[in-house]
Amino acid sequence: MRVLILGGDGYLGWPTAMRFSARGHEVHVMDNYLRRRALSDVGKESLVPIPDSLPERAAAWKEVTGGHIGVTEGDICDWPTLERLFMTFRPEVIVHYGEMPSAPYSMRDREHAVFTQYNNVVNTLNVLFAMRDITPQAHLIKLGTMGEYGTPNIDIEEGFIEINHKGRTDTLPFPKQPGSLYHCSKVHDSVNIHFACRTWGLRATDLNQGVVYGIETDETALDPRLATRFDYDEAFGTALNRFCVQAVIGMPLTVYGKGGQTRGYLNIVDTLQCIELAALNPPNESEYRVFNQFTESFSLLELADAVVRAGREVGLDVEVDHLPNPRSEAEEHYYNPVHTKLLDLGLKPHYLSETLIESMFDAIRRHQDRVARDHILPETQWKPRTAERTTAR
Ligand code: NAD
Ligand code: USQ
Repeated sequence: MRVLILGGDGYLGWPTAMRFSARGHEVHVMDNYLRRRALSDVGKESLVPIPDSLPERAAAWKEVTGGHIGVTEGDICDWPTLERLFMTFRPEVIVHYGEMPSAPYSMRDREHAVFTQYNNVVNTLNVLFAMRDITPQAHLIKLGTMGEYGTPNIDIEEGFIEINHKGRTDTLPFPKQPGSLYHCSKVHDSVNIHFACRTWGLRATDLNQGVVYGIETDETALDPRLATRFDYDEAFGTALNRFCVQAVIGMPLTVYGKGGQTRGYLNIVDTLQCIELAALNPPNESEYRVFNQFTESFSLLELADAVVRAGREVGLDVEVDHLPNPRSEAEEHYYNPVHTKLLDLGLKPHYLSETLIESMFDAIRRHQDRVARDHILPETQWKPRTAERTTAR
């Protein structure tokens, strides 16, 4: 298959590109280094060192495995660049990771919120038009998020729910209650993708993914130059990855609020499995399908406890702090999302284990001297403080 990976320089995009190339597919990646810039502009960098550019990563991949990964350094919002790439590469599968992925970044201020929604919504619209006009038979695999649904007090279905209303029944998109302006951008994308399937006959898989953890895949382990990025700051670091870094450097784990916030989680190796399963089992023409992509649910306290226990095994004395919650979110709630469709396709989950956490500790220890402690505590508040609001008026 000809597989185009949008956002191919990212935490998930680069390992996915290597996986498809290792399986013998023709792979092309596109990225504008937004993630690198968002961090370097404020003096941050990936904990695990990575080569300076995609051409260098692709060259390392070629040297280590002989595989070829094509590269476009460009912005998906830039239509002429995207159009040219679709015309020349003519993808059969498009794996679309290429968005701004951070909830705190999107909540920083008006500029960050507008940028997030412009970047994410416009670039996905560009992809849909490129598919409509150039590769209408291609399969879009789009990374959405479990956070599109929020935390309703009923079971979350996989994309659609059958509703019986005043004696009539229909199957409709599951209600969405996103928890940040980033999560809202994913909801907007979902609406546009569904529209494009209904109206133009495109085929798409919208993957509502949970929080990903882990550093290593079969391919990243082949050579240090093939590593994926790993972040631990308040904006781009995610819960378990951050907790593991905090444990290694002797900082208390930063649980926001009561810690009953429950989310779906998955190992990065299962992200790759899910994408591959989706690609090998495409939807029909006009079909818009949604998979809830995670393997286990944990509350933050359960996650913190797992890190404390794994730390004890390797002699780390890990403490847990409850910080005032910078976000607006339910801290105790019902959470039971359905997630059977990927299992039905053959997903074999790698569940969270102490061994896995210990292996993350080892990987983090190798680069411990690169950790900037002042980049860890949360600064972005979901609600503006009263004093700031008064001054702003
Ligand atoms: P990431 O930031 O590492 O990867 C996204 C990549 O897209 C970056 O390299 C960035 O530079 C690139 N990009 C963004 N906008 C672009 C544009 N306009 N043009 C070209 N390139 C652009 O993030 P990630 O953690 O790898 O996440 C990948 C996708 O999966 C995102 O869409 C994210 O929302 C989604 N997701 C991630 C997680 C997670 O826990 N990591 C969970 C659920 C969903
Ligand atoms: N949290 C803490 N302490 C921390 C960091 C986070 O208590 O130090 C809490 C948050 O308040 C939240 C939960 O942990 O309740 C998850 O936060 P997160 O930062 O790990 O994840 P989130 O902001 O939800 O975003 C991440 C990815 C995003 C993806 C999403 C999947 O950055 O791209 O869409 O996970 S989901 O959570 O299912 O929406």
